[in-house]
Order: sequence, then C-alpha cells, then structure tokens
Amino acid sequence: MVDRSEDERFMAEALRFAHRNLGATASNPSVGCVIVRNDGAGPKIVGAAVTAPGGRPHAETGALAVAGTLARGATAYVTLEPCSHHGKTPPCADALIAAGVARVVVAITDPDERVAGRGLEMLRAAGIEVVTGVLAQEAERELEGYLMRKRNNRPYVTLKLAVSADGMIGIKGQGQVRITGASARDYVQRLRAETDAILVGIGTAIADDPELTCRIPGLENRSPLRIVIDGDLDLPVSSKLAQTARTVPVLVVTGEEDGSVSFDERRQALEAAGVEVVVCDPAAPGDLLAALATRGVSSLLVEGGARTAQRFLNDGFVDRILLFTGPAALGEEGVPSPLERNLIPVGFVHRRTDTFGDDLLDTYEYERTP
Ligand code: AOF
Ligand code: ZN
Repeated sequence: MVDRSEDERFMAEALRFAHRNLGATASNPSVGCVIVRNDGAGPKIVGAAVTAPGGRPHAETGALAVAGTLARGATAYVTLEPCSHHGKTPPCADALIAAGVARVVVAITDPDERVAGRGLEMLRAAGIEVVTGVLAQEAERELEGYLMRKRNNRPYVTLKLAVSADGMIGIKGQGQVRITGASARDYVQRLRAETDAILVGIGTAIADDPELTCRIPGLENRSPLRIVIDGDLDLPVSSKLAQTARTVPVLVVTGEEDGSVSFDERRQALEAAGVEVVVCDPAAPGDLLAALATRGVSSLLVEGGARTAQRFLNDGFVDRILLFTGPAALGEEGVPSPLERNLIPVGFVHRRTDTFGDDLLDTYEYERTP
C-alpha cells in the first residue's frame, strides 16, 4: 500500500514537468508523466516527460521511452487521464499496458469526448491498479486553459494591465510609456511563453508598436499567436507586428469587409506581409473566443488597451486579472485605466499580491458560482 503523501509528492513532480511546455503544445494540453519504481530501497524516478511542443508525442510515450524495461511493475503518475483514442499515435493507455506498468495514478479525467473515462477503463480492464484525484485541484489549475476550452468552447482569458500610481495606463498621444520596471516586464514575457495567444486592440498596436513576442533567452521560440482587434484594418504594414508576421504568426480580426477599394488594398498588403486577416465581429469577444477555441487556442492573454480590456470585462470573458501597479504618477494627460487596485469589478476575488522591484502585482480571479 502506497501512502497518499508519496503519491502527492510524485504527482507534484509530474505537474512540474507539465508546466514546462505550457503554451507550447496547442491544441493539446501540456501533460506531465513520471514513472516511479520501488525495488525495496525506496521509490525512484526512472522516467519522466512532458507533452512535446506541438502536442505530440504525448507525455506517457516520452516517459516510457526513458524508463524502457524499468517501467515493468512501476507506477506511472500522469496529470491527465491517459488517452484512449487513436490520434496521430496509438492510445497512451495501450502503451502503459504494453509496458507492464502495475499502477497508474491520475490527477484528473480527460474531458475530451474521445477519452472521458475510457482511458481509465482500459487500464483497469488490463488489471492495472488505477488511482484518481491525486492533486486534482492543482491539476485543474495547471490545465485551466485546456479545461476551459473543452468545457466552454473558449480559451481561459487573462487580462494584464499595468497602471500608474494615479490609475493611468498611458499618456495620450505618446507611444509606450514606462509604468513598470524591468523585472515586471521580464515576468510578462515569461507569461507570454506560457500562453497560446496574446491580444491587443488596434489603438495599442498603433500607439505602442509592440512586438508582443517572448524575448527571454532560450524561450524565443515560445512566442504566442499574436492577435490584433482591428475593425477598420488600420494596422500599418510597417508595424513591428506585421514586419515579424512571417516568424511569429499574426492574426488581425476585422469586421465585415466594407467592399471599398482601400479596405481590399489594406487587406492584400497585410496578407502579403504574412498577416492572416479574419472577419469576425470585433465588438463581440464571444465570437472571437469561440473561433480561437476551434483553432485550438486554450489560453489568451489580453494586454490592452483600455477599450479592449473594457469590452472583455463587460462581456464577462475575463477569468483572471493581473494588475501591475507602478510607483510613479502619469498626471493630467494620462489615459485612465478601466481598473485599479481599489476598483475591481464585482465577482473577482483577490488571490495574492507579489512585488517586482518597485511594482506590485495583484492577482484576481473570477469566482463562478457553481
Ligand atoms: C495524453 N497524454 O500528453 C496529452 C494528451 O491530437 P492528438 O491525437 O494528440 O489528441 C489530442 C488529445 O489527446 C487531447 O484532446 C487530449 O484528450 C489528449 N492529450 N493525452 O494521454 C498527453 N497531451
Ligand atoms: Zn496520449
């Protein structure tokens, strides 16, 4: 009999593995798998893996490959129920059975309609001991994007705003204004690496000319899909976004084509630069979110500006708010933020405050009533 704390310890390790490829496996979830055997001298990890970038191979395949014959009689810890379907590779449940694993510990079941408990059934039918629900809450959190997409057909939405001490997000008519310091900005780049897509409104795209990529050394290839809400197709072809579209994809969301020559010309110019233009009501975040879910986007980071943030908030599509507050005031010419520390919409619960140099980061989560 294995005690619960040992199971939790190795599931925590599997969750750490899962976290490594968060934001890099769309449309697949990033799953962690750790294989442990105990030959009498205490438990020992003999194989571990995370879902590969792009979603294949799955975590179990990777971990079993490392363990080799040592998997026979071992325990596999997996953050999500092993799959039972024939996708691009055979089911992970079959791979675990074939490897002779004796026990499988799972955090949560897979809501994918092709799996949904069948993976666990296959394992049990093969005589494997199956335990579920170990660190389930932690796994729900780690897989929040995937679960949101499967359950509600939309990505998990995080709104990130950086606000000055006097509640402003920028200065009218000025480009990028420094509100937070270097360590907060580094942290935001890390978040970009962990998210499938990032979104800004055209106002921010023009005023800031941002790149919206992850530039952390070693994580440069982890930039998310970049999305601009741009009803009139005003994104300049000379913008950093359009200019880098061939390296990191850019999606421009625009309204109904108005049939004008200039609209068509702008569209063609953007497309020639490698930007993808999609027609979807820019004032209806719900339609866009459903379209993104269909493309396999499980997590979306909304980075502003004020109007875009307000639209997502008004329509009830924000799941988490990350509010950075910088120490300086911007004054009279500032653009007011839709949120401040003491001005958070009803329904959001404050989770924590972190410090980044002189900046504060407050995290709020929307608490849905079950
Ligand atoms: C696992 N282990 O590491 C992952 C799983 O498109 P496919 O064929 O790769 O299948 C995608 C589905 O596989 C996805 O919706 C989810 O059910 C499962 N992901 N399963 O056993 C893994 N990433
Ligand atoms: Zn699988």
